[in-house]
Formats: sequence, structure tokens, C-alpha cells
Amino acid sequence: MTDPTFDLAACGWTAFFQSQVDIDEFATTTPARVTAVYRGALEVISPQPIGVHSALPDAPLRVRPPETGHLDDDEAVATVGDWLLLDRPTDPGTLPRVVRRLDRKTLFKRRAAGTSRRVQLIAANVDTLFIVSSCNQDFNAARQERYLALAASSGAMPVMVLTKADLADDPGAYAVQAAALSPTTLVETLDARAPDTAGRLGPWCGPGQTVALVGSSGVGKSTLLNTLAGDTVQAVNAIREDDAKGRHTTTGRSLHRLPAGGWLLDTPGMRELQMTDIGEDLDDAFADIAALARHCRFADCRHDSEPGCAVRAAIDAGTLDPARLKRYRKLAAEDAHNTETLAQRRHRARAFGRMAKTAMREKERRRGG
Ligand SMILES: Nc1nc2c(ncn2[C@@H]2O[C@H](COP(=O)(O)OP(=O)(O)OP(=O)(O)O)[C@@H](O)[C@H]2O)c(=O)[nH]1
Ligand SMILES: [Mg+2]
Ligand SMILES: [Zn+2]
Repeated sequence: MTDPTFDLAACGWTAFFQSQVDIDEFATTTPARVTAVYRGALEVISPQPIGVHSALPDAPLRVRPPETGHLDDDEAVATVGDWLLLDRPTDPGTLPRVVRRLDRKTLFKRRAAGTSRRVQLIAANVDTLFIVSSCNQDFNAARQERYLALAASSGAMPVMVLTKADLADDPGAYAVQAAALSPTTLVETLDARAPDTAGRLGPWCGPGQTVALVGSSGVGKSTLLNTLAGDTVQAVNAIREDDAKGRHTTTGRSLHRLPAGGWLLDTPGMRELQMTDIGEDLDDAFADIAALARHCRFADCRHDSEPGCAVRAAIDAGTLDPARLKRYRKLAAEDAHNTETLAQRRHRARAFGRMAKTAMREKERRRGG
């Protein structure tokens, strides 16, 4: 090994993961972290040799994804940031196999695009989420709230990063707008290309820390990665001039090691960010409305025309923006619509099981006849 500081802790391993592995298992398996997901393959790194193989950040190893055993369970599959236990093949010709995936500290997901209610995993075990947007016409309160709600449900800490401050007449105005959406979330306004940006975002990028970049196409996620990495590790592209929209330059998710010792996950700009499984966590992202609602006369107040409604009173008094209440309601309705109940999930699993059985029988019948 060339870099003595590259150990499990440097990869983001903590007591949370350690406590999931017993001594016997620790002696026979090797922990490895997923840095990229491809069709039919996972790219992993590990400070420890895996059998005869090594899987260092500059030469990650590809392994086959684990059999989940639950074809209906979208969350069982491995995603970027996950910790896996690999076996230790003694034969140099065989690749290590995934023994199991460890439980996640945080999980960032959305409803997959399309009509199904399936869940798409974006990243696991992320400590900090950089919600990236720009100081231009692309800045959008509703989208910002969506990301804040997703952060709340993921368990990762959000930081709002506002890029292109160098192009704005009054970048401070964007910072004020962002802060109004979540007074407890830090806001950083910067030029993603400037060398001092690495220092500004340094507190979240230290050894073993994992940060994910999320935001629309063209806001400068890959630019931030390159600046923080001190190198061009990801391609960037100019945005369209007429509407400041990006060109979807980044197409896959990948985890990169930073010189500061942290890990940065670049993601493609998302066209659609549908809520799912957020539930009560939505109230974390709308703490102002949740706090007001506790003072409504009725516990199940819908803040419509009920007497003693503290939310409506705040709107009348001008201290709550009615547009914000509307956006909150929209997200809550969307989340309820997209979230499969346990009963629905079971039903889908049974339907899948029946379909598989019918297909098997059909195959056997053909073979027989
Ligand atoms: N002036 C200025 N330009 C920036 C800044 N951040 C990004 N850019 C430019 O914005 C364009 C888009 O940046 P990218 O880093 O490709 O954006 P992205 O978020 O990765 O976009 P996708 O990969 O499409 O999701 C590039 O031309 C960058 O040079 C900034 O802070 N200031
Ligand atoms: Mg990009
Ligand atoms: Zn009310």
C-alpha cells in the first residue's frame, strides 16, 4: 500500500458499521465500499486486500451485485456509498463475491421516473448533502424545498450551495431567499471554479466524510467536484444561454476521493425529483408550518377554514407566505400518492411471484410438449 493514511476510517467506516460485523465474520470477509454502479457490476474500493486482489481508489475492483432475494424490494439493491462484506477468494482467477450489504446510516432516494411507484436509490451513507443551485434564473424555491425534504428523510445534513455568485449582481439576495426556506440550514454563496471554494467547503470534506452533490443540470456540481479535487475528474459543459438550463453532461453517479480526505459523490442533474416515503420528515423541511400547526385548535386541522387555525392566522398576519403552504401541501400529497403502503408492497410481491410461477409452468409445458 502506498498511502498509509488510507484505512477503513478514511473510507467512511465508523462504529455504526463495525457494530454490524462479528469477530468471526471480520476474520473471513473484507469490508468494501461501493464507488459506482453499472449494469450488472459494482465498483468497489477497500484499504484491505480482498483475497489476492486490491481495490484502491485509483484502481477499483468490479464485483457482481449481491443476490437480494427480494426482487420486489427496490431498497435491497446496493447503491453508491454502500458498505459490503466481500469473501476472500484464494484462487487468483476468481473475483470476490458479496457476502452481504451492511445497514445504511443514511439513504437518499426518490421515486423513479415513469409511471410505476418504484423507488430509485441515489446514494447511501452520505453525511452531508450539498444542495447546489445557481444565483440566476434557475434558482427556484419549490425545487429547493424538495431537496430539503429529501435531505430530511435521508438523514444526511443539508447545506445549500449557491454557485455563480461571480455572475450575479446581488448574490446576497439569493442567499436571503435560500435562508428563508430553512433558517437552520447553512448557505454558502460562491464561484464554483474559484480556488478558495475548496477552503469554504472544507469543513464538510474532511477525512472519511461523504458528501453528495445534488441539483439541476448546469448548476455546477461537476465544476465543484473538479475544484475540490484540484483536478479535472469530471467533464463540464456550458449551460444554454437563453434559459440558463444545463445540458445533462454528467450521466452516472460516482464517488471520488478528495485530497482533503473526504469523498464526493457527483450525480447527474435530475429532471424530476418526486417524493416518496418522506412521511413525517416533511415536517422537518417545513418546520415553520409544523410549529404553527401545533397551535391549531384541532389536532387534525387541514388549515382550510377550520376555526382556531394558527396556520391561516399566520397567513392573515403576513408572517407565512401562502405560496409556501401551497407547496407544502403539494409535496405532502405527492408523497402520499407515491408511497406504497406495506399492503401494496406485499401485493406487488405476490403478483410478481405468480407471474414467475406461470412463466416457469409455461416453459415446462413447452419443453414437455
Ligand atoms: N461563472 C461561473 N460558472 C460556473 C460556476 N459553476 C459552474 N459554472 C459553469 O456552468 C457550466 C455547467 O457546469 P457543470 O459543472 O457542468 O454543471 P453540472 O451541475 O455538473 O451539470 P450536469 O452534469 O449536466 O448535471 C460550466 O460551463 C461551468 O464552467 C460558477 O460558480 N461561476
Ligand atoms: Mg455534472
Ligand atoms: Zn390549522
